[in-house]
Amino acid sequence: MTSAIKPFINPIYISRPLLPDLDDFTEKLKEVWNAQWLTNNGPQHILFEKKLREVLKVPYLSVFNNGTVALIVACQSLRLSGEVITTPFTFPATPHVLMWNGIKPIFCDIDPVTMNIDAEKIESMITPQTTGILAVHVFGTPCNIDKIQEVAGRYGLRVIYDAAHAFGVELDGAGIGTFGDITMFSFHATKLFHTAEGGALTFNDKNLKPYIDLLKNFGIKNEEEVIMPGINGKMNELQAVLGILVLNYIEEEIKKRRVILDTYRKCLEGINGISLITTDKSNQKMSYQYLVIRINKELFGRSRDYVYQELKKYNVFTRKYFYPLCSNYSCYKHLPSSNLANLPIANKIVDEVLSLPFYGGLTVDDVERICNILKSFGDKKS
Ligand code: T4K
Repeated sequence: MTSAIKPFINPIYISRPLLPDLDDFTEKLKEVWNAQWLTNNGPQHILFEKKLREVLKVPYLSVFNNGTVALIVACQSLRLSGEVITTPFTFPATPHVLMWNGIKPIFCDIDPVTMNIDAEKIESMITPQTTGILAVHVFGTPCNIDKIQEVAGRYGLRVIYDAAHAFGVELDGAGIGTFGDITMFSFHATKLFHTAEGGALTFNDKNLKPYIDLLKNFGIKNEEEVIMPGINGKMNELQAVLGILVLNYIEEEIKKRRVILDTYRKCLEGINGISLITTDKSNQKMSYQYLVIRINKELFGRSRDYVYQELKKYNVFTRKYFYPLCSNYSCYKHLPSSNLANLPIANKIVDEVLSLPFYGGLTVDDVERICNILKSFGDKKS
């Protein structure tokens, strides 16, 4: 540890949840108390879905108790089976939902720049058993949607996007949730927008709405009929109330995160071996959800793991998302597609990425300090 830079007194995490004013929350809870309606498509749930459709710019949407269950239901609703092509560079939920549907995940390598599934390689992974593609907009960067759609169209495959990190992302003015057959959003507490736990599916096919709503409520059609083996994916009224209030804070939070992003950009610029991953292109509205750097050990002089460990001594708790690669988990490493030779880019990148603290509560001073600490590791090499 460099004596010149003092550790933070309180721990600095990668994320802190956006919390609405507690009085506003309790005030709004009175509506729930008065209605004595806590879950099962209550008035807050209905209002929340309406508001979200507008914010996400999607025609149809169904909210869930979390993103993982939403993704399980998405696979069910499209009747995916056999094999589905996906990315190994993601949170465990992505391949796990395939297993929960009795589907074999087929891992495809990733693009070295976007870190999303390499759309150019998808075709080579297709077999007679392939029924779909489950792609992730990793860290909110949109996938190569045109290419994925083109391949899927040619082979009659369904496309699901895991947009857990992509709340509010737009491409040429269109909500990111309007692409593919179904898109999943996560509203976990660590996300820019959250309902403590929660998620949503969005889609363009209006026939999917009643079907997905049935699947998330045990398949209950009415008091006389249960017409399919559904699950309990319902969001409750307390989550919906929280979501309705948190929506009011998003714009302000994004403004703050823009300043933080600019500060990181300025402070990290010119450090040999450290590059900032951002997706601000003129035709895209970005997610401001994660702040990710790549560390080139040869150029920087220190490895990502060194930086991750050393930062802890300064009370800075970063995350190595998404290490380990899903294809290296004990439950997936036996799959032929998990072979290192099939995933050279993903296996390289996973040792270089680091998610840094990124939330509105950070000050410019905090960010400058974090960057100075980082810089000092490189200075000390040899
Ligand atoms: N697909 C993808 C690509 C995903 O990234 C995710 C979830 C999903 C699907 C599934 O969606 P959900 O079913 O979760 O809706 C966190 C989240 O739990 C997870 O939602 C998220 N991705 C993943 C990337 O991050 P952990 O295990 O890394 O979180 P945790 O508890 O270590 O929190 C990270 C930091 O955030 C902590 O060090 C401190 C801070 N924190 C956390 C919580 C929970 C707070 O300040 N307050 C809090 O309440 O998974």
